[in-house]
Amino acid sequence: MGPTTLDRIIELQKNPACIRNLCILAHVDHGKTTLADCLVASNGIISSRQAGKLRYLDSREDEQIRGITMKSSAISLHFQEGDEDFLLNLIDSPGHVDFSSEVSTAVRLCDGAIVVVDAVEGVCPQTQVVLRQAWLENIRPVLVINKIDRLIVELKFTPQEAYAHLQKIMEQVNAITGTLFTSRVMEKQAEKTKEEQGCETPLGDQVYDWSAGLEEADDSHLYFSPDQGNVVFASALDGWGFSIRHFALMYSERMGINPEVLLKTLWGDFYLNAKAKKIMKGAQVKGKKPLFVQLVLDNIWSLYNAVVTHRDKEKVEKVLASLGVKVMARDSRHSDPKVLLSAICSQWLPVSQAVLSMVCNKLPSPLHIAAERVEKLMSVGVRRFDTLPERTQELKNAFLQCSSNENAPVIVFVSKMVAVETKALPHNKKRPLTQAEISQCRELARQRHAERMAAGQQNHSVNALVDIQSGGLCKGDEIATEGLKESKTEEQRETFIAFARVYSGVVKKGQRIFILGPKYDPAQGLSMLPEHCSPSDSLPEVPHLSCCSIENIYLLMGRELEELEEVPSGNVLGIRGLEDFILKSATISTTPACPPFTPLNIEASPIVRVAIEPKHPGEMPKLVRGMRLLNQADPCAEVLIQETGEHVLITAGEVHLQRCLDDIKDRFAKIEISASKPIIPFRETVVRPPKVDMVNEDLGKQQKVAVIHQVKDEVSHGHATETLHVDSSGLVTLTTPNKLATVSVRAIPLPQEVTCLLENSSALIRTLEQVNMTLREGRNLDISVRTLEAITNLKAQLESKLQGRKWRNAVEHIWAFGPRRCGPNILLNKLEGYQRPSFWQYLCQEDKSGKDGAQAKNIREFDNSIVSGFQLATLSGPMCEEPLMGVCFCIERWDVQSLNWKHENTFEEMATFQEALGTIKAPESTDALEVTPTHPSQAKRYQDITSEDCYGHVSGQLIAAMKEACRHAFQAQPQRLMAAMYTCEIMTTADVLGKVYGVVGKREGRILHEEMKEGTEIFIIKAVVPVAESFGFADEIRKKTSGRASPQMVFSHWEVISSDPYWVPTTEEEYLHFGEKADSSNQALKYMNAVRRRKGLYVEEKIVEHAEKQRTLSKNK
Ligand SMILES: Nc1nc2c(ncn2[C@@H]2O[C@H](COP(=O)(O)OP(=O)(O)OP(=O)(O)O)[C@@H](O)[C@H]2O)c(=O)[nH]1
Ligand SMILES: [Mg+2]
Repeated sequence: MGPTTLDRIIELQKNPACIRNLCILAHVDHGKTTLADCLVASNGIISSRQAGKLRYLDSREDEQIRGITMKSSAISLHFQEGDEDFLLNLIDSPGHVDFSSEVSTAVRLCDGAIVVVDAVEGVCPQTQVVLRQAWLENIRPVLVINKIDRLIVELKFTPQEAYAHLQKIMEQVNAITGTLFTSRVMEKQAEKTKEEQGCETPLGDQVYDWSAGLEEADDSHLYFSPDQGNVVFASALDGWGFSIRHFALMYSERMGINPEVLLKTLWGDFYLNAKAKKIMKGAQVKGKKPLFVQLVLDNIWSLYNAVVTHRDKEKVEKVLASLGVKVMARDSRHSDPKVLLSAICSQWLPVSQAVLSMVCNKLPSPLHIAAERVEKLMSVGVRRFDTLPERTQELKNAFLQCSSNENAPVIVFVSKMVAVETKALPHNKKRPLTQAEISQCRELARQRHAERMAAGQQNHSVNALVDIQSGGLCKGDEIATEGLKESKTEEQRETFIAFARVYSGVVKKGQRIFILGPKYDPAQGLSMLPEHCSPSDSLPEVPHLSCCSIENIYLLMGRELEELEEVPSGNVLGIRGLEDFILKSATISTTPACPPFTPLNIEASPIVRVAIEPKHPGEMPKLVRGMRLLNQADPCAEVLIQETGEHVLITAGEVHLQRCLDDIKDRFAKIEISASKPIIPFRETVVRPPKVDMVNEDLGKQQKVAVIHQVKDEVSHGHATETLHVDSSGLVTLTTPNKLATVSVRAIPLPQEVTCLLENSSALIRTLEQVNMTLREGRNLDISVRTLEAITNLKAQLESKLQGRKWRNAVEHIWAFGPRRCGPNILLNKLEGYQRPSFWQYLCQEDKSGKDGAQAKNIREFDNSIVSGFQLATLSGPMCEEPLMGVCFCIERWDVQSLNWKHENTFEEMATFQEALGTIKAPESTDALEVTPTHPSQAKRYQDITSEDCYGHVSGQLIAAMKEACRHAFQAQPQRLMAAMYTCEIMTTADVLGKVYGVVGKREGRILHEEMKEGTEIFIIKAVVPVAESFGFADEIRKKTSGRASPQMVFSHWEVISSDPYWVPTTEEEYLHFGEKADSSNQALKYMNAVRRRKGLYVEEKIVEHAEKQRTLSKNK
């Protein structure tokens, strides 16, 4: 198919039924961009010779150099099938784990996805992740099994072996889909049962029928199977690909078999019985060649054998004749046989035809957006769809209709902001002329020339000179003004284009729109704004809502942008003019009833931090601006200024870090910068006292004595001793300096599974905390059944994991989680007689609504100070000021004696003068103390009372005391550091296996398991490596194995470092083993000191204690 004009695309954009919005997803290097090249070439944007080599959608220089995609980019393609025309908005996404946030931004805008799997490597970790992402966003996938040529050329499989191998891959992919599907059915079923039963049923009595729902739910269309038409086998590099429909149609003609029958039997255990001229079942049992091998693979294998392996000219001629394909002489004479192969294949089995036809037939158009998906997009956080305002709920229809009517509300979602050089924007750029324009110019020139000729030979030369001069002058001028402009608009070098999709209405250039921030609440917006208002009216200010105008809209064409006047519903587009209003993503609408879309599911957690500073201190403002731009342009990178004044950049991994640094250096700040070594995060925790010492001898009570000794030491060395008391069991009692309050705290380690559970449930805990907060304020929040279920489940899991005498009733008595109110540490209420409302009150709240007021009364005064102190203590621990993890602080005593007395006094006094007034009832709760006195003399008295007590003082001191008590309690236990760990899966061949092990070992990593991929020489190794040792790990492995193994690292968990950083040899054996200083092997101490040094904390180090010992005696003489 030839090149498509812009007008044609604009025409197609208006018909949503023929639009397909899709992205290409896969594990890294499985061939997404190469496949995209083939599709792009089908539109004549690049030549088919360049397809696969150019990687057109990898437009950044570093993408080309490294050979991996880093940013997702979109292109619009035209495809014609029969007499139907289709517009395909294709987004190529990166496969490297560091850039998985880019995948999230792509998936959100699409209705379908092409999942690419490498035929040799099969299903890899990222394949699972992208399938899950597609699933979570409710978009439909189709499968392309790519690189089949590798089975022929590299692995030298026979067609039969290849068939078995392909079957296995298909099974693997379907197994993932199966798991996802089952879990969703279960979830839905549980939700349904819950709704049916209402929430009154006590939870314990429910009986779940595990198979319920599964039988009736039809899932056959979800699985990948060649006979369903949702699988293409391809080699994008060699330019071929096919679905079995192609062969079914071909052979049905030749063999006179019904194509539908062939379609059902070409893939599977069927064989051709030549005698009976029948297709029979049971190829495997009877040892026959399956149809797929006989009719499909054999042909491809013999083509490869003739062209690539044997280079047999005669055979090639024969094949060409039988296929009816003609190739150019220069292709057949080329020294590289792959050129000939591509030339043949691109005519015989063009991959673009196979893939695009599958996409158009199997992926849904924007008109088929599922109602379920719409509801999911519209219900933010814990809110239920049916609790949204009515006008908001009505918008669901707008989504479903995908209408481009003038009065349809405009709804657009921006999934990321892309930085584009301002001078590359269409209106700033000279467009290359089209053929028609060139011929027009030529015609004009010819006319002018003819006129000149007519005007006379003499004048001609003068005219020409003037022409040239004036032309030159113009150009010079242009350059000069441009230079001026550039210096003026130094700030404006980068323009942000919003990468977006229209879900309803028509987006127009110059249109006024509302921008809805993620926290915007349509209910609030609707109540504050006049009815039927529009974004162009002057409106009162509403939180998280702003108005602005769309400056330009563009068609995204890979590296290029094409300016458009309007874009109707169902299309992907670029919008200029929103950069001051949108940071990373947002929802745009013309109606304030529109809710913000649910946030993107970003899988990668930014973990690698570096501090950045400019090489020349004067360039700080430029750096700050550059980092701000980077923050906007990258969905995952975070920038922040630490308390120390350092500018910190947080990225998802090493490759991502490098890309961000390059971006700052070369694009956003354009200055030399220096980055610190990556700042490695640690966690601090306590463990149970170890039973053996460092040389594996039984410890008995020794360790305990040593630890207590340590704390006592500290106490006697400085801290006020009067107020602090540590007993032998580790209970720390601390009194505030004003002696008004005392707290006793004990730290105990949480079981590991509990820590993991809390770590994974932080979002849920945060939600619950929010719910509790609103309950305390007396409001009630409607949360979805799913969230409620998750909370119940979390509680049940905690109960089952916290068993034993020590933890009796612990879950009920949880006071708070920390740090940041949702972390993996627990504050436990072990006070006798303090019945504060349970953390889980929402669960028992449901049927007892109206009692919240009563519950609020139970909260003791300064409860909040205790929580704040705990939050502070867990945010930075005593070892090296890193956050705590897996620690439970039990409060065993808490007195605010004198204050209680004072408080009662205050209370009484208040009561007396209120009684005297006879107007106000005695306050029921302490909250009610905010009584405004009505009489001036009363006011004075009231003031006296409040200034007399020292509320501010006590609460402040209590926070500090609680924090200190927690820290001391922490120190009274054996302390350990926890290291962040990466997991990585390394694929490698047997000959370099040893080298891979060597590198993993050197980096303090552990091999978890190793297996051999069936039928191949490839080993898959799964290992964990501490993040602290991971920098340069991937490079080292690549170098050591000459590029044959390259690991991908994903953050997995936190692990306790077994060595005690405070350990000193205490027993004779230890002295013998480690020497007196024992500083040789303490990894934890090294990490801890490095962090302390970085933070400017005191580091206790013995620097060359006995210098004379280092001298050689002989020299001394
Ligand atoms: N043998 C063979 N190699 C292929 C094929 N398709 C792609 N490749 C090669 O695989 C490598 C990776 O291809 P890309 O298209 O960049 O892979 P990708 O999936 O876009 O990679 P990321 O975007 O980094 O995740 C390149 O060296 C390609 O030449 C194929 O069909 N056969
Ligand atoms: Mg790519």
